[in-house]
Amino acid sequence: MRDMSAYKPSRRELLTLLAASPFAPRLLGAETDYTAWYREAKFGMFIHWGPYSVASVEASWPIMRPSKEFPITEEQYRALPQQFNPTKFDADAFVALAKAAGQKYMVFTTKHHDGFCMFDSAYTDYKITNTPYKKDIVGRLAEACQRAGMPLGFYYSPPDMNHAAFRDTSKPASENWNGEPTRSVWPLYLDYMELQLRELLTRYGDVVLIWFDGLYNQRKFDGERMHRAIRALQAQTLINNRIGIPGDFETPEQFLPAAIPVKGKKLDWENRDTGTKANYIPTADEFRLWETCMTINNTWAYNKNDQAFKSSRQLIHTLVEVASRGGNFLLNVGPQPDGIIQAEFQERLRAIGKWMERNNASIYGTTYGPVQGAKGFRTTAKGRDVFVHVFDWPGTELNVSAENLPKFGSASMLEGGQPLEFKQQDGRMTIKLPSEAPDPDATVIRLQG
Ligand code: H79
Repeated sequence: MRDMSAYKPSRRELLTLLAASPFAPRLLGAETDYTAWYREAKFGMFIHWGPYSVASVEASWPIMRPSKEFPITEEQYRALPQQFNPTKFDADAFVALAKAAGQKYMVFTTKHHDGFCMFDSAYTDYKITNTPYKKDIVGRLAEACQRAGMPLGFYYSPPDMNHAAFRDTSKPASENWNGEPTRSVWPLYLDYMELQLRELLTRYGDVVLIWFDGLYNQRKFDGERMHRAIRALQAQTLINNRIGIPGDFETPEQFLPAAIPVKGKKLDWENRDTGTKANYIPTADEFRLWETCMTINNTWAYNKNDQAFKSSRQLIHTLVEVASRGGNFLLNVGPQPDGIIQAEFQERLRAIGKWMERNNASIYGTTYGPVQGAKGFRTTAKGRDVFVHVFDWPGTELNVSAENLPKFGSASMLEGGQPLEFKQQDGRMTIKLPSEAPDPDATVIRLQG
């Protein structure tokens, strides 16, 4: 690991570094919204990786909620780091894969609920540098992201099954996995959290976001204190909504909000409703930033027994659907214990990337579209342009309700630019189309103002 603390860049180097940073606009004074890069990014890679990958079991939950699905004892689970040796891990390959998929940021599990640290924390022995692999994986990934100009964020679990101040570790985790904040040692756990956040925010360069996964009763983690600690070190770091205070964005997990999210409504496993009418179009000020995280199969961790892969077409549609409601799509991979990302994930990510190469203008930098809840297509918007993503090809004519639409000057295929005839009258827009879908995954039509 490079020692970042001893490094003092010259002014020229600083400007060069700044230009490569997602924070550049803000730091250079041209842009005041520190969420701007994130709003534009739209698509990210989530990575769940730890010694749990050795056993093809879900991350942490097998000891918190033992189940027949993942038959492993807590003792066996806790011994997994002794076998964790991902000799084929290549951080640059992870970043290259994300780029090939069209993903604009990455979020890595620095510590999951099990408490195992994928970085060389000074405050625990339960960490990557004490495995046969020995190397700081968070450090390797941070360096690769810096080389490639890829924004990197850190997932950090407040719940920590390994820490004796979080819970009485002489009991099985299944009995007290939600933590024991009434014990006198609890403040020591909050100190530990803050110290680790400081490590993460001072050693690894720019941290574009912190993704807390606070589970239940999140107020016990003193979110205000953790926010202060983060902001004092990196003022531009975004913080999600899972540490008891709203933070910068909502995080629907494995689902899409049915309508465009608005401020003041927390979305989580139990509360999936946005509180608005279906198809409601909020003002820019009402809109609440959000990100759906999702697995490609049904497991966050690597699981050789889980073959229920979503198709690339399905994933492209989900990306479009998320973008059509103004959100970001954080799509997860669980790397294998040898350090390779499995072929099934790579195939799908590269297929999404191929579609993005042709159509990314309808995704990056867009926001929610003016037509919501339509049958067979989804819209996004950028400036005066509207993009219509057709999922179910209608034949030679597409009908769009034009209630919320301005008068357009032209319509064309986004890919190839072929002009399309259209009519706008009586609250309807009709666009003439070829009889067959040019793109079997989703064809994009660009309407220009
Ligand atoms: O890190 C991933 C998950 O481990 C974590 N968040 C994502 C990003 C997560 N925490 N809680 N949940 C997901 C949802 C909780 C699901 C549960 Fe269950 C239902 C917990 C107990 C019942 C799933 C099914 C886990 C155990 C059984």
